[in-house]
Amino acid sequence: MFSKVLIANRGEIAVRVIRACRELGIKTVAVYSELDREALHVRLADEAYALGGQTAAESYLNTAAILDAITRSGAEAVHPGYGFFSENADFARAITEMGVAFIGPPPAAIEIMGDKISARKAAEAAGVFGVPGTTEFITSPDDVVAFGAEHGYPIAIKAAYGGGGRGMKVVLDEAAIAECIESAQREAKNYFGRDEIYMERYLKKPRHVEVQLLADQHGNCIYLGTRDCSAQRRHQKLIEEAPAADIDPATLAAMGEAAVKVAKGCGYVNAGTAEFLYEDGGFFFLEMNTRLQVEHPATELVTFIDLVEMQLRVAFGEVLPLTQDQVTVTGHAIEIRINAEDPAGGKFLPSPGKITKLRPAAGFGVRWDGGYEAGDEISQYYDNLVGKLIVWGKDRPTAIARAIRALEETEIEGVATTIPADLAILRHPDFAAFTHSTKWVEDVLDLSGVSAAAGAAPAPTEEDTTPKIRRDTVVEVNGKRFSVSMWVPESAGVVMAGGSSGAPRAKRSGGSGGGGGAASGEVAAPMQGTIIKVLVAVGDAVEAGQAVCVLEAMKMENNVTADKAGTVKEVRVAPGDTVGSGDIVVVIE
Ligand code: MV4
Repeated sequence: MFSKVLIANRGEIAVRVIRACRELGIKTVAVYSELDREALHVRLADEAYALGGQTAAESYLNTAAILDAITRSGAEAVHPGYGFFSENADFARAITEMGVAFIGPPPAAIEIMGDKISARKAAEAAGVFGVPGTTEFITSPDDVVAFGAEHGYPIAIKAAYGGGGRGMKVVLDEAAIAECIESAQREAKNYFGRDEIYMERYLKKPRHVEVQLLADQHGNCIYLGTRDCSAQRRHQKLIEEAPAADIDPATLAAMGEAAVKVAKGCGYVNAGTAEFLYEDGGFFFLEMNTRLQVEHPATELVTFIDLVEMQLRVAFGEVLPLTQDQVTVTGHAIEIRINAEDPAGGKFLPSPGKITKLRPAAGFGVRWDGGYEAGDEISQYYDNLVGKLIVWGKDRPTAIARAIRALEETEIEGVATTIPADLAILRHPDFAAFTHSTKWVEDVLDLSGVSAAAGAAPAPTEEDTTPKIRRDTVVEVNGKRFSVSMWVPESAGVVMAGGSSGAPRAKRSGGSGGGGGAASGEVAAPMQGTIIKVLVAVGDAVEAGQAVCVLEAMKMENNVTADKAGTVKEVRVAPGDTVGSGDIVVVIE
């Protein structure tokens, strides 16, 4: 097995990987931005190297700094986590050329699955089909008329080189064809710089069902059951469960076998996920995620298989230690994502700041995968996932009851969290009856009464950061982090490394608008990604919290919201622009 692994990530997934390595006796190397000097993943790792910078682009996406940390640490392998470099074929190639193992799939597989048309064609070549439609581009409205005559309506028109649901148009009848083609092409061109479009039958109430895959370097590939991720909003998953309930075992097995065929067809190795749309007994290949996913623990709790351990083993060259017949799915698991966002009124406004209290739930069947502890800061510059609560139950009703109990026990203060929205979903009869589909959270669930107040107690306004007696402190020498034991008198006024300077940040008040004193009007991209839509123009009046543009990152759409009310003075981005985390996109006066 590897003796030292570098984790090129932060937050809960870095912590997750460090824990698996530790159990296997592997030394861990963390990397960190300036803001993360004291972060949990850094505290837990055996060694840590500074990347410099604050934004993701300056730190966790800084290839030179990461390659340098790999060289200096002597790590033999790199785990990319999810996001950042996890689906970047060039990064995988760069480290492989250094003789360092990439704990993920071969670069060629990442590339094949990198765009929708190429993934769809690769799946078809393996005998697995997407929603009935065309892999040829639409060249004339007659193509759509002919398709409608054969398959009926509605028809979905999708951007060939787009991601997620961006630019998808639903054609309800023949009369709407020309108009839908035009707007789909226009949006595709705007979002992705290319206007190729294709079509599929439109499924009205699909569920998002995915298959967890695991493949070794010796041609073995197995599936570890399914997950349902239909509780989403704007393509952001809120709750995931394993297995996908209410689907007969034969169909689930067929889906698993289809996923294995797709993986084998593209030479896949390591952990991956095939996504399908499921409706009325049929399933259709959508895309393949060539990384470990946020929701992987739901699978772990029902299969008893440690997916990160498996990733490390197959990356090292070991043969998969189990065959498909040895995979069992026991009971039901539910994962709840807890983000630092205020869900009041269904708005899900980011709520960065210091976590003043964090008491995760415990007890039978409860797992907490977190990236923070009390006292840690959720930065606006990174993904705001605080942690994931994953529960296991002997069946789905037991798991739902346990998830509600555990969420009610979870105490997080200082930042608003999505817990109230998560509870609203779990307590809803539609969720219990399993009648929800991918559109349910947005179309049916009423979050107007949801308030973040309970979880969002404001941080104390008094400065109370006077250091007490500290036994351990941290110094950074030439970019490498060292822990040093020292005695500090209470009155010495030592500035904590990584501590924020100046006045404590103003807290957002429960959905009532005003971003507080910290709002500068300079609206920054919260993470690295591509601008797919600009929603305001110079001179527009905006409210605090109003979306000003849509940013795509990690195949998800994220609203970038105004931090204060005012008038738009500058718009610095256009659709198609790539922005780094922290880049100013809009200026409000
Ligand atoms: C669809 C669809 C219905 N019919 N395709 C949106 C994200 C992208 N990956 C695929 N998406 C969809 N494609 C056809 N032919 C409905 C969706 C869809 C969806 C899919 C998965 C998870 C959440 C979704 C939310 C809205 C729409």
